[in-house]
Amino acid sequence: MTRIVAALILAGCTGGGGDTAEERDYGRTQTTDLGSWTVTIAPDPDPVPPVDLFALDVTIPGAEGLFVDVDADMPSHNHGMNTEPVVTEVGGGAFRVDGMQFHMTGDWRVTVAIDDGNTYERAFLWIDCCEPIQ
Ligand SMILES: [Cu+2]
Repeated sequence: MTRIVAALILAGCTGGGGDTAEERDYGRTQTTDLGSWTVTIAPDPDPVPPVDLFALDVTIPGAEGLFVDVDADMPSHNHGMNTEPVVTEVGGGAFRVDGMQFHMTGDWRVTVAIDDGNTYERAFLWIDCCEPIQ
């Protein structure tokens, strides 16, 4: 039974389903959907270790004191992470995200949400787990 489950998970990781790789942008700096913010992520350690916990350093110029939420999922598999990351403001538009975990290899989508009280904007950053991003 364990072997069957493992085979299914591996098949799911390498299969496509839904969005295609061509639509994914692995750049570490992305603009939010309404264009107000520029979000840059830096994994720690880098590259992201598969299965192990890691952290993200997120930089959003001008977002001092704003509500920032970070999550990640695998849209082609319809699942998120098994952990709930904790965002701590470091200052100067920098945020530390602890408790990230990519529990399987494949394409993960990191969502950074910023709420300034007027608009709720999101930036999407893809990470191919678990290889270094150029
Ligand atoms: Cu998955």
